Amino acid sequence: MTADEERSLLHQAVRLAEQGHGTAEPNPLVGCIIVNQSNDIVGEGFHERFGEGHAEVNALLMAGTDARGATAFVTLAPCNHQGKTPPCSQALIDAGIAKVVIGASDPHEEASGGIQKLKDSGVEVTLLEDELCCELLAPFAQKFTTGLPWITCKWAQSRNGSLETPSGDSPWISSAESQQLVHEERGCIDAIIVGVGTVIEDNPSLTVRNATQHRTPVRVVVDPMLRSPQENAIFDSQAPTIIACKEGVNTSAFTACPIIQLPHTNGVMDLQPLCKHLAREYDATHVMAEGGATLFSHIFSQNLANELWVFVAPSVSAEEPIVNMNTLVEQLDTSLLHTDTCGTDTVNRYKVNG
Ligand code: AOF
Ligand code: ZN
Repeated sequence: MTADEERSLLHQAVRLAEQGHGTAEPNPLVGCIIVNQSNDIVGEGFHERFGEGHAEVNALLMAGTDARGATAFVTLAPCNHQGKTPPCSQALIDAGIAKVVIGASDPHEEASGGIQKLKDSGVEVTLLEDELCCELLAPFAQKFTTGLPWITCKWAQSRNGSLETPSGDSPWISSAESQQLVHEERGCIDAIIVGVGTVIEDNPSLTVRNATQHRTPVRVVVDPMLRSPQENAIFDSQAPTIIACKEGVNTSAFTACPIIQLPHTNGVMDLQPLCKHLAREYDATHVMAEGGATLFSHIFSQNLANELWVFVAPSVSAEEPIVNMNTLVEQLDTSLLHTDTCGTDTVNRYKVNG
């Protein structure tokens, strides 16, 4: 098998792994493909649900005795520890796997050591540190090494960079299909953050609607002076909510939800402690910030954004936007990961280089 063919099988395992998004976290997303000596795929598996079988074990289950002498392509180094499940390194050895091609190493020390274990048992091991496998692992790895969840900034804008909804007709900028996609993603993540301006102007619910709900994201309001109207939808009982305000603000009249008080620098709230709080208290791996422009600009300037998910509607707003999102994005160091269409919108996903 050529190096290109090996990489392509690893990428196929990445696509398998992505199916675990929403159910596998806070564990990493992991995929595994087993190929016999005639290069036929005999086993496929991914880590489907937290606490249940790892990718390798699921793929070995499918391969059965065909695993003997075969090669396993796995996006993450096989674990070597007894966690909620037994070590994958031993399972691969017991099944008679001859070679393992690994896409990324595991930052989790307790789980690592699988590579050495495999080698010691005579299994050939190749570690590629492949870009797509590392990207797949990035949210888990970041949280594990820094205590910060993975933050995706998501917004819908007109072609000329405005977040303002066109007056008169629909209150939405993006298409119904795009909104559906956002709800699907909300059902897979741990927290949604918005700024106080969005709470006052749009009165959003930020719940998961008409979508598969794997988890219920906690709703988070960034509201430095506690200006949010307490009767607004975000404080209803449909999902948990917390509000973050500046240290020193009088909180006695605010009873709508738990409050967290944050330090501030030159009048701007430090959002890093809030993000760490979400990882620690809610075990949050994936957080989505949904606006508005002020919140985004603070997330960007505090280097907390990991990804941008931008829905560009075909409309062009008549007025020059107060905050031009196109300009904000240009000021960041980003790489375009992919562009799709959804309904009438163009959807761009960027990685923020940090
Ligand atoms: C693998 N394959 O598919 C995954 C791995 O508590 P456990 O037993 O589920 O172990 C969780 C740890 O195992 C997790 O922190 C990470 O280091 C590794 N995840 N390893 O070999 C997998 N999901
Ligand atoms: Zn494992």
